[in-house]
Amino acid sequence: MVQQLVLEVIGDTTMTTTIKKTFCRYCHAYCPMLASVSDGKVTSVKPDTDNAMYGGYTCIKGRQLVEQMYQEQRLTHCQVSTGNGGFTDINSEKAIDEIAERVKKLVEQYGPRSIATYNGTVAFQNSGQLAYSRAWHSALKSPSYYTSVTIDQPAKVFVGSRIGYWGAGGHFFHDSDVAMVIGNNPLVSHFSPPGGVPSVSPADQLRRARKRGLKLIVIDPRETELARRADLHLQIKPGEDAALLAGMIRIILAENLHDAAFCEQFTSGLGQLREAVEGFDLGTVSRRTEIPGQLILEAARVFAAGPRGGAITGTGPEMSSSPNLTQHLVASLNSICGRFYRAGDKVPNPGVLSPPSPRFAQVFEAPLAWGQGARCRVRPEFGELMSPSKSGPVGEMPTSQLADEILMPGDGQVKALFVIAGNPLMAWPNQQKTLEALQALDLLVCIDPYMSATAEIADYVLAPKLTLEREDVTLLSDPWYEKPYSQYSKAVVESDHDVIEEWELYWGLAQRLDLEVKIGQEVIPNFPKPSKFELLQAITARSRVDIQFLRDNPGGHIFEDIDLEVSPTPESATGRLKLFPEGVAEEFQEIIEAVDTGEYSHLLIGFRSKYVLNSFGLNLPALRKKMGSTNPALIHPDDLADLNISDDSEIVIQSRFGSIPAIVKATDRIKRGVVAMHHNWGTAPDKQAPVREVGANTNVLVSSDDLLQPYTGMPRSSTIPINIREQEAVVA
Ligand SMILES: Nc1nc2c(c(=O)[nH]1)N[C@H]1C(S)=C(S)[C@@H](COP(=O)(O)OP(=O)(O)OC[C@H]3O[C@@H](n4cnc5c(=O)[nH]c(N)nc54)[C@H](O)[C@@H]3O)O[C@H]1N2
Ligand SMILES: Nc1nc2c(c(=O)[nH]1)N[C@H]1C(S)=C(S)[C@@H](COP(=O)(O)OP(=O)(O)OC[C@H]3O[C@@H](n4cnc5c(=O)[nH]c(N)nc54)[C@H](O)[C@@H]3O)O[C@H]1N2
Ligand code: SF4
Ligand SMILES: [Mo]
Repeated sequence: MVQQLVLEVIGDTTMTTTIKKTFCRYCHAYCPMLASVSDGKVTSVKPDTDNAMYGGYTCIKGRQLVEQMYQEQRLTHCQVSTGNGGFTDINSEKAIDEIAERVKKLVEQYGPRSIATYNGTVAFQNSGQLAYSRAWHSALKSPSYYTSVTIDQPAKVFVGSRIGYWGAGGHFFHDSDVAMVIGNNPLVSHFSPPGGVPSVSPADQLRRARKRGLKLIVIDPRETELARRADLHLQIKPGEDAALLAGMIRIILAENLHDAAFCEQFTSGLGQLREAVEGFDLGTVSRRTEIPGQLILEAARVFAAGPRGGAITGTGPEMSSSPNLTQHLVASLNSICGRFYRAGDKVPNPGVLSPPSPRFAQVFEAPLAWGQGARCRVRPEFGELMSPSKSGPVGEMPTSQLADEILMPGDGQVKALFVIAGNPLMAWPNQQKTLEALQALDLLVCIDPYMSATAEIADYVLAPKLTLEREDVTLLSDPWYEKPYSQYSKAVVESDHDVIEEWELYWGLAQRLDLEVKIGQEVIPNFPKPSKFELLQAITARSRVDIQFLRDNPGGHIFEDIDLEVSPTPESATGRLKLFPEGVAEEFQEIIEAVDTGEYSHLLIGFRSKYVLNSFGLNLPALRKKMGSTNPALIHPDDLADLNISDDSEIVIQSRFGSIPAIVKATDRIKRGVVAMHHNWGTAPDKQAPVREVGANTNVLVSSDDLLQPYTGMPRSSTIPINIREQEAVVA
């Protein structure tokens, strides 16, 4: 039964309410929902309690989808700048005509590289956008393709390719005996790489896992929602994760707790790794991390005991001081303990939307996901990530370098930027430079339902269709599910506004510029316009499950009948996981000294809010009410006493790169010496407003040209050395 008809008596008239199965796309957790529709309008969304995978879970953000559609602030028409800070309505087709004209001229004058895309967080929620816009860049021959991944967790991509891949994947959470979660708070973020707490109803998953005996180790400077439920919480000094992991590996190797047979057959470089961790004895590591030695020892032993389960990281260490090495040591720890599915094991989820393929108990040494494609002009040591094949689509350039690519004159300078469902002025490192760069562009186009800080300075702001007005499939999360699962949703209602989907801008430009856009082997036609379903069919071509089935059968589906066993190691297999590849020696050298705070007294870290997704949500009244009007600076009461600063006072936070105001919030759930704030708050640098009313932007404190990680260009967006002082009272 797909749709239910409900008759409601409202006043004297009888209204027909249709209930449609759909899923939330506010974040990437894709919780199933039931939307009630009356008279062409959505009247409510509720959790789909029949869904066996999610068990009826939703969060407060997802429950705002209806409010978002009908609230006044939502853009219902595309906007064009009037040149004096104002905007006026423009028909979407006319806007795309004008944009195409300008793009054509820029390409003629400056070449295709001058046209750039930045796909922000919410662009990932439109299942057609990433593949189409990336293929569009390939067709244009413009490598200027950027996403939020390179200011998020790019070390996972780079290090994954450097160490190599196990064909059958690492252990998932549901059959793990132990999980070590490092700088990740999935109970709030609904995000975890495989092996961590799944984003599907996370609290429930954790409760069940604990009940069956899972041991949870959490490494976080804050006593997070997750840490409160852990067996062991290691309240680490930010930036010392690599030292801690080196210390744990040393213990595990010294006590022979590793999987020696697996290491012998499938790894290389164990001897060098052993040597490199030698200096990280318990005393040294305990002093650096500020964690009691006994607790480190216990965590190492509990982890090694397994026998199943892995270590994973979230954004905490990825944004901190040594993400490449931390990520390498996490992968090494999982490797030496052999935390992978082996021959004969069931593959929990071989993927529903990807083509069927066997999984072998074998290491694949892939080409390095760096150094194959274009290079940055300003800092050529950085370049395309994820560009493994010449025939495939373009890779991703590092977003930390995009402002400089816009500002630096010369061949290849970026002149036009499409910002898709992102907010660079709030999200990129070095807010002042970002503003200068965005203002220097010949053409800035945003697709956003709001006049965001970035949209305010755009030439065109295109109004998008929102979640419940779009057809989508759970493409992004397909490999993350712990069972083969998928859901397709048709648009719940048709929008009666002049709004477009994100990929439709690119399709409109392909048509006008006569570009041949190919996804896989398939050319996406410029005439006639493909439907969203046809685009998704091309993206999921040869998938294990035909998306036609998913489209015809609304609601989430678990495909219990997909049963795949890990195949034995082929005789020809020679691949090995590289425990000490090129670059790691230098990375160890870098952390021989503890994080140097110099003349700075505290370390600033970031963490996610339950009520907003980065900057998305601040316009929604119910979320704003919960969140408050500022992003406070969380500080331990004992630190405040030492500084002689009282709770709720206004302070100034100063890093080497800039200073911001903040309102103090005392909490004993944070490590001493650490200050935590949410990111992507505040205003544009030239539009200051009281910090109590708008919060402050922590990217003022982040550099886009110093403290960058090798290969990925990842900026240090957390673990920033800061000083704190009380704001002097303003004399009236
Ligand atoms: N200092 C510091 N900086 C950070 C981080 C940090 O922790 N600290 N985190 C980094 C990370 S992990 C990320 S992913 C980035 C995020 O950076 P961005 O993705 O650039 O920023 P968001 O704030 O997520 O912007 C999302 C935008 O999508 C819009 N939007 C909402 N719904 C829709 C829709 O249906 N369609 C369209 N087209 N738009 C929509 C919202 O209005 C908002 O403007 O920030 C990064 N920057
Ligand atoms: N509600 C909500 N959900 C979100 C988002 C949101 O803004 N709000 N953002 C989305 C996005 S874009 C992303 S990328 C994901 C991120 O998802 P997560 O990675 O889970 O993000 P956080 O919740 O910020 O968790 C990071 C943790 O790292 C800790 N930490 C900081 N520095 C260090 C360090 O040096 N070492 C260690 N060990 N820990 C450290 C912080 O205290 C924090 O608890 O969440 C997504 N989901
Ligand atoms: S966790 Fe919340 S915001 Fe994310 S998909 Fe589920 S209901 Fe939507
Ligand atoms: Mo992110």
